[in-house]
Amino acid sequence: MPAPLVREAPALNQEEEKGLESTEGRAYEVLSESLAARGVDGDRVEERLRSQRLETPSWGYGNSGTRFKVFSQPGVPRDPFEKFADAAEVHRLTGICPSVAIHIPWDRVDDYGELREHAEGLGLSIGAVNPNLFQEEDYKLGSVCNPDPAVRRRATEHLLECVEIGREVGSDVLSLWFADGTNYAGQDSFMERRHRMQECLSEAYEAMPENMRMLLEYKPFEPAFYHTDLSDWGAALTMCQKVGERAEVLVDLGHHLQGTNIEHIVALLLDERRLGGFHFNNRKYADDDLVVGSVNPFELFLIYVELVEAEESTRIDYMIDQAHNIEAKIEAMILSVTNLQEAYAKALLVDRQALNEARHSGDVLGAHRTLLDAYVTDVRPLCAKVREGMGAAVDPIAAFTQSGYAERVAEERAEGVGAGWG
Ligand code: RM4
Ligand code: MN
Ligand code: MN
Repeated sequence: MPAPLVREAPALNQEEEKGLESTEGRAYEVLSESLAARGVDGDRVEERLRSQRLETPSWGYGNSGTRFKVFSQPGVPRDPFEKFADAAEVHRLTGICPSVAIHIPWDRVDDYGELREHAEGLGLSIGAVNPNLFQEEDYKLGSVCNPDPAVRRRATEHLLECVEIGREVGSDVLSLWFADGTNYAGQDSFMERRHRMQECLSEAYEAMPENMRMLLEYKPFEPAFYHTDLSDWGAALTMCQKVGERAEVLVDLGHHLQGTNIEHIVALLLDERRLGGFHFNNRKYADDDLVVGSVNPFELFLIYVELVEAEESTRIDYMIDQAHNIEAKIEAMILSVTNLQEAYAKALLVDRQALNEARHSGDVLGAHRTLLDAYVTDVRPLCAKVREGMGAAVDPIAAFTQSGYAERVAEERAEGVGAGWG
């Protein structure tokens, strides 16, 4: 019988484990030395990495799918409380995900004070509150843009309810995405719809406490197929400018047409001081909501290159917005976080002075290669070291697998139905 091609790795003895540890330590030493030789301030980079924060979405832990099928997974949270428990696991292993976005009504509970206490007990806080204005019969022709004033009233009431929920849970972000749009040319007036939206948003804005910000997310199509009321950054930005200073644009990486230069949009919004936040995910075709960095890691790096300089003087909420349809949900979230950490680390390594010099002397490829030097650096030992220093895991996915958490919750949550969209 031929020998199997893949053998199971033998268990390591203590000596070998120590060897492994020092291998990781050595990788970090080698990287630190080469970065120092390149003139990188390693302490500063590590400090910035320690201050990185990423918000995970409650809905990323629940069941989700396509219009064809929702495949449920064992151990999926059955309610918002269990979603927070999973999010706490992600934070424990990565050290940089202390807040969780909620979606109303998917995360509706009787007592938001209780949800807040539960979150805080797990070392978490409640982040952006996302109203849901796309799953009611009434919203067939839109929510805040609907031609029927009674439907617009209902939509506005929901926005106001979410402002109140935000107050109760201690959140200062109202994050809005509207499915509003039309399917056929001539179906409704573009301009009237825009004015209707402005009126509803202004009412919600006025109700917000002073520390709350409104984030407006655009998307080119889907579920509407002819036009979407907030289809791009320009539509979102001009709406924000009308509504008020604390209304800012949210960039969801999946919400662009093929070939769009997202890093350019990011720079433009930063320059206008209206970049409020991100929904990280990745796409190949449409709004795929795949693991961020899984399709186009270079694009993610380039986005961070724009952010690195600006973020010190402006508040940007970094959130993940993904739907894990077939992949293990907690692992998918952890991988998303480490991908974001690595993209950020690489962007922090860009030699800004060399870049400036190359730009000003017209050295086109010199400038480009300065970016590549940072991009091709293997920053994994650096990220591992930073995580370890924060009390998180050197290798979060391996630590998660070894923890037995997935098996434990699969057993505990065997009774009942996993929470999902809708
Ligand atoms: C939308 C948009 C929103 C998200 C919903 C679930 O496409 O990305 O941000 O809340 O999906
Ligand atoms: Mn989104
Ligand atoms: Mn989306």
